[in-house]
Amino acid sequence: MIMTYIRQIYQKLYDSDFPFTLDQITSSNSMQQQFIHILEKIDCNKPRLIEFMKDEVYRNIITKQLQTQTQAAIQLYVLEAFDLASRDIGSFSDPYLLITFGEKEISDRDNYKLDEPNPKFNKLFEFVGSFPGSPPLEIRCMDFDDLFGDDLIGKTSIDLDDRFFSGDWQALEEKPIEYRQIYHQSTSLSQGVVTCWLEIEPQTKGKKAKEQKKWNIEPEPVLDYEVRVCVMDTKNVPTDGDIEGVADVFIKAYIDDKDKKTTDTHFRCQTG
Ligand SMILES: [Ca+2]
Ligand SMILES: [Ca+2]
Repeated sequence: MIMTYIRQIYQKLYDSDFPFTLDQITSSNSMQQQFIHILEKIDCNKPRLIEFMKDEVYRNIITKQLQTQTQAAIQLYVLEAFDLASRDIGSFSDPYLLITFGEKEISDRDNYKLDEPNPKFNKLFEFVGSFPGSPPLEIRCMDFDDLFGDDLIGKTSIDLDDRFFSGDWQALEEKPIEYRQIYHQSTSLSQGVVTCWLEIEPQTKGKKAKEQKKWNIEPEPVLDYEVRVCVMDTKNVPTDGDIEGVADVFIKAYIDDKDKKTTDTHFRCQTG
């Protein structure tokens, strides 16, 4: 293959063996840089050739990964769902998440959201997987029902091997937020959308597993504030309502209608 020709060119020019094997080139980014540098030196740094070699190197990485089982920590962040189909008569669904990965199942039934077609979940689910041959990760939106048993609203299934062995996906510093349609076996129509993202962190044997970064997706806490308004003075208050040409003035202030505040009344003002 092409590596053989590169070796031969190098051999002819420098009368010595090409300093890298394909395995060495694939071992690190700096090795790849050095390799490209050598291609430049021997005038083989044609863009198409480099592209081809990169593919070759990548194929080599994948082949190696496919030959060994790699453990990886999997994080599934579920943010929210919207437009969820109703599974109740006369009200919206009461959704919660049920996540399955192989034998493992995590139910968030305790935190179902009553009558909510657009629930905010903000939940992190963690699993450990083994690649290749990982089972799919399944996200189910369920409808809580106290009396008649819970119903599936819809589900979506994520192929983890696809991502684990995708160089492009692995190279992404921040994994993209996905908008995933969920489906029910009774219809081909979407039953809503779940927004989520995934992180897969390979754990190297022998080395201490790198502490996987966790994103905080808890909603902002609701804070109580006290607003104080001081009314110091009023001017030009119309007083024609009163036969004596005076008004009994007080000020009303409110943020919402249920929580009005009034000042004490200043009786018998002439202009406010
Ligand atoms: Ca309901
Ligand atoms: Ca229900």
